[in-house]
Amino acid sequence: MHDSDVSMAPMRQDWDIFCRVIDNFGDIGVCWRLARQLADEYGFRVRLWVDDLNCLQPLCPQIDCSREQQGFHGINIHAWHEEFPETEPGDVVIEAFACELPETFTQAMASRTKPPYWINLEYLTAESWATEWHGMVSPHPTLPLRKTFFFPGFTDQSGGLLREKDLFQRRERFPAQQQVKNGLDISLFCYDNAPVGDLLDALISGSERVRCHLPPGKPRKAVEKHLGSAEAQRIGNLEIVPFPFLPQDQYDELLWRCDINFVRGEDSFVRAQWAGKPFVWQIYPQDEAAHWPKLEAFIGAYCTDLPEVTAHAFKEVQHAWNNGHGVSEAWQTFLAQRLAQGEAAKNWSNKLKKQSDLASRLVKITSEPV
Ligand code: TRH
Repeated sequence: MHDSDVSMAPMRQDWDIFCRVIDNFGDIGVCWRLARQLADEYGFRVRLWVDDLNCLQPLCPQIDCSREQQGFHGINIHAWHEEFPETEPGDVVIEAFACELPETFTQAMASRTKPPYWINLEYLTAESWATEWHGMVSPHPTLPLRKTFFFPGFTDQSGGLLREKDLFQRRERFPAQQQVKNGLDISLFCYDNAPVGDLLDALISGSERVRCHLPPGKPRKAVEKHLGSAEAQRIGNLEIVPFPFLPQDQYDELLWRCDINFVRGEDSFVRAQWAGKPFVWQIYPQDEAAHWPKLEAFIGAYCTDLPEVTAHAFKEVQHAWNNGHGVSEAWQTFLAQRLAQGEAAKNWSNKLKKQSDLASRLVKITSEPV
C-alpha cells in the first residue's frame, strides 16, 4: 500500500483518541504524535482524551493542565476523568494500548446509526506474531460493535511506523548536519536501571571527547547516582550537557544533531531510527524478561542485511545496555565502527521510509467497511 491509496479512501472527519498514561512519556508521546499528524495532514477534527495532562505538558508546553478542554493546533484536548460526560463519538475511535474506553462512551458508540470504526492501537514490536494479529477483529460480547487490533511494525504487513510527511525534508534541511565539530555528541535517554555508570566510566577514560546530552528525569537521576551530580561538568573526556525536556519536534532535532543516540521505550526508539544515526535502545523492561524476545526480534530485523561484523557489534551493544553486562567493551567496539554503524542506520531508515506510514495505514483501514 502507498500513501496515494489514501486519496481513494472516503475521508472520515471526527476521530477520538483515548490515552491512559501508564508511566513515563511513551503512551502520550505516541498519541500526541498521531493526533498531530491526523489533524495536520488529513484535516481531521481530533479529540484527544488524556487521563494525565501533566504528562502531556512537557511534550507540549503550551497546554494548561488546569483546563478540562482546550484546543491546540486543530486538536481538542480533553482531561479524561472517571466520570465521563455525555459525548457523541466520532467516526473513528482509537483506544490506545488497550486503555479501556468509558462504558457510557462505548454505549454511545453502539447507539450510532453507523458505529464508529474502533481501533485498539497496540505497542510496537518486530515479533512475527504481531503481524499475524494485525488487523484482527474482535466483536463486542454484547453490543453491535467490533474492535480491530492494529499493530505497528516494521513491515508492509504490519501497521507501520509513525512518520510525518515532511519528516525527511525537515531532517535534510536541518543545518547542524553540516557542522564541523570537535569530538562526539551523544544523547542519553534511558531508564534509571540502565548501566549508566559503566557507560560514563568508558566515556571518561575514552580516547575521544564526548558531549553527553542529558534530559531530565530518570537519565539525570542515573547520572547523578554515579557522578554525584548531573549538572553541566567535564570529567576526563566526558562532558555532561543537561537539557530541559524538549517538545517532540525539538527532540528530533537533538537526535539529528547527535552522532549516537541512546533511546528507550517506543516513540524515541522510532525517532532514533528516523534520525538515521547509530542508536542504542533500552527496551521497556517487563516482568520475567518478557521484553527480551521483542528486543531480539528487532535486532534480527535490523541486522538482516548487515555485514557480520557490523551486525555483531550492534547486537552486542544492545544486549549489554539491556542486561547490564559488558557495556564498556561493547560500547568501545560499537564506537570504533561508527562509520559502518552510521551507514547501517541510514540504510535502515531509508528502507523503512519506502513503506507507507502508520497514520496512512490507519486511515486506509478505517475507510474500509467495518
Ligand atoms: O517514556 P518512555 O519510556 O515511554 C514508554 C512508557 O514507559 C510506556 O508505558 C511503555 O509502554 C512504552 O514506553 C513502551 O519512552 P518513549 O516511548 O520513547 O517516550 C518518550 C517520549 O518523549 C517520546 O515521544 C519522545 C519524547 N521526548 C521529547 O519529546 N522530548 C524530550 O526531551 C525527550 C527526552 C523525549
